[in-house]
This record gives sequence, structure tokens and C-alpha cells, in this order.
Amino acid sequence: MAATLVHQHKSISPPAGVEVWDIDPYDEAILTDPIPFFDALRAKGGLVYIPRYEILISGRYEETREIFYDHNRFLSSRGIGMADFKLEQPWRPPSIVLEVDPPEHTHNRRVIMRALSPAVVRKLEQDFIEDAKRLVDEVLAQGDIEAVSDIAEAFPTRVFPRAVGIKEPDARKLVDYGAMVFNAVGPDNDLRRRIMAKAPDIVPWINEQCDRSRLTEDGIGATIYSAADSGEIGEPEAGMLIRSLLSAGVDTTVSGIGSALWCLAQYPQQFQRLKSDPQNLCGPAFEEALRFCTPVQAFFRTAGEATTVAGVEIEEGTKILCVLGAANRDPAKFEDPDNFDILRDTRGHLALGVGVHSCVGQIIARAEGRAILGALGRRVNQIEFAGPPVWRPNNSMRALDSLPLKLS
Ligand code: OVV
Repeated sequence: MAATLVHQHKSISPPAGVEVWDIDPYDEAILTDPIPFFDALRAKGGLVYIPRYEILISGRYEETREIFYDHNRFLSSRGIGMADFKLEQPWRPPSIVLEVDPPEHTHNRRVIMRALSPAVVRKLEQDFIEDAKRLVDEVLAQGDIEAVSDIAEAFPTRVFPRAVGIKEPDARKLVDYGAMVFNAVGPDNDLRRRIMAKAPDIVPWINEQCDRSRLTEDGIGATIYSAADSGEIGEPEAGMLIRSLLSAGVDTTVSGIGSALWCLAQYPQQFQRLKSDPQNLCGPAFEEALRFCTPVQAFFRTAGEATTVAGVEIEEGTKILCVLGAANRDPAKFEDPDNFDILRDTRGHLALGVGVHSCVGQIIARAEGRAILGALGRRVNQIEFAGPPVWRPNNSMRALDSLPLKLS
């Protein structure tokens, strides 16, 4: 390559009319306490220029949705992180569903969609409900718990690898791989370097689990491999789709469930409300937690052409950080957005994205969330903090590091 890339993507000057904001959105103080940053971001405009990384950033609902919805102008194939895959070698072979545009995207996504059909997930949900009941009884017997490891990590790492058909799951490696994938979305900072140092330990293990021989014959993984038998995709592509499940299916739900527990401890009246009708309110409660805490806080898109958004001229090759977490707190879209209210209308929230790339695993994620919140609502009388919650910095994920709770 002729020129060295300063920020892993094309050098971009501030477009006319946008505010230039000299801030590092990846400062650990912001990552662990993002709400004041979100408020300031939305106040500055629909698009803001960050000179430190030569990127645009959007935090208002309308612009964020417009960019995320339009896969023709705003590409995923050039990477959903700060690095432009057209100019820089990605840290792993690109995902064939996340980091790709139509028509390849459409073809590959269809295979996952079929493997995660409503009929399949309905059956899985029965197991999830049983498992959630058992797990909640276990933690209730303990009284004081560390809810990140005891519930938020324990539940998805028990049920999800089994649903995929991983014969020998390793919860730690699955969670750490998720941390790598989500930190990789950010700049080449300390956070990213620290987790990437674990790659030699984790990446080969993950890749091995994607092999057909490592999968049971009755799981989601086997259904994906059957698409290779019929010639719809190749055998290597089937392996890559398993890798996508393992990349996107663990840390996201760990974060979503952990955050939901934090919300219910923080808003005890809302937990009592959930308890009044766990069967029907477990879904809305999980949805509101997704809006309120937004596990995937931000992904990039890359402008594939010169275009405009909200009157701002955007150059081809511009990286735009779309802050879903800020959009989900936009008062222009959600009334009283900083209030956690499980009865509110959460429709349109962007926690699972929007458009062709919206979360392909959302029905299984929601089934997990409902199962665990339903079990808590039915079996637990009170959730209280047993110590201060600690957030864990990550370049794209909002997640807790520790959440001491007392369940009674
Ligand atoms: C982090 C993430 C989200 C969605 C999909 C994937 C990864 C993937 O690897 O396909």
C-alpha cells in the first residue's frame, strides 16, 4: 500500500456544517458510563466529526436509523469497525454474514434464518424455560450471588452452545472470543490489544468447534451443514456461519441478561410489576432492558459513495460510528428515555439493528431473555444490590464486569 493509514481508514476532513468534537469515544471512562456522552453527542447534531479518528459519529435516532437501514449507501463489507477492509487486512477472515453486502449477504443469511426458524426456537424455548427455572433455584439457594458469572454468563453458555450442538463447550473461551470480536470493532487501543493477546489461545479453539465433526447431528449447527449437503453453500461457508453464531450469540445475550438484572435491581417497582404477570411481562421487560442498556452500543458503516445525510455531505470511504445506545435514549423517539419502564412502547428501538443486517439471532436471544426473566419473576420476591455494580469497558459492548446481588 502506498500510504500508511493513520486510523485504519481513508483520511477524512470535517464536512461543512458539522461540529468538530475533540473527544475520544473509546475513553474507558466513557465506555463504562456512556449516558452523559450520549446526551452531549445528540445535542451537537445528527452527525459530529471526531478529529482524533477522522470519523463521523451519529447518536440521534433519525440519522442513526437512516444509516443503518440503507445497506446500499452504507456498506458492511468494508468492516463494521474502524478499519476499512478495503484498505487494511482484517484481524480474521471477514464474517460472511456480518461483514458482507447483498447479494452474498442475502444468500448466506437465508441459511441461518432457516436454522433459527420460529418452529426450531419454539422447541428450544421449552428447554430454556426448564434450564432457567433450575438455574434460578440454584442461585436462590445461595442468597448472595455475583450475577454476572452466576446468571448472565452461566445461562447463555449453558443453553446456547447446546442448541448449536457444540459437543465440548468451554464457557470461558466462548465469552472471551465474544470479547475479542466486540473489542475488535474499536480502534487499535489498549483494550483491543490486551484482548487480542489472548487470540492464540482462543481463535484456534473456536475454529475447531466450527468443524462438522465437533457438532451433534440434531443442533442448529447440523442444520447449517445440511445446506452444504444440498449445495446451497460450501462446506467452508457452513463452518464460517457456525463461527458467526459463536461470535454473535454469547456475549450479546450475556450482556443483555446482565443488564436486565441490573435494571431490575435499580428499579425495584419495575421488578414488582414484572412479578405481577411474569408470563406476559418477561418479553416486554427484556425488550426495555435492550433499549435502556443496548448490549451492542455502536457499529460502524462505511460510505460506499459520496452521499448526504441530514444535509451533511459525506465523502466516499467515510467511516460512520452509529451509536445505537445513544439513539435508544433519544427523547425525540422515546418519551422520558432515561426512565426504565417495562410497560413502555419499545417498538423501533435499535438494539437489534434494523434492515437487512438486523440481528439474525434475535428470536433465540429473546427466547433466552424471556426464559430467565420469567423464571426470576415467578420464583424471586426481591432483587437487591449486595455491592456496587462494576461495568466492564469494551469497544462496542455495554456489559457488566460484576453485579453483586441479593435474591430472596
Ligand atoms: C459481533 C458479531 C455480530 C454479528 C455477527 C458476527 C459478529 C459474525 O461473526 O458474523
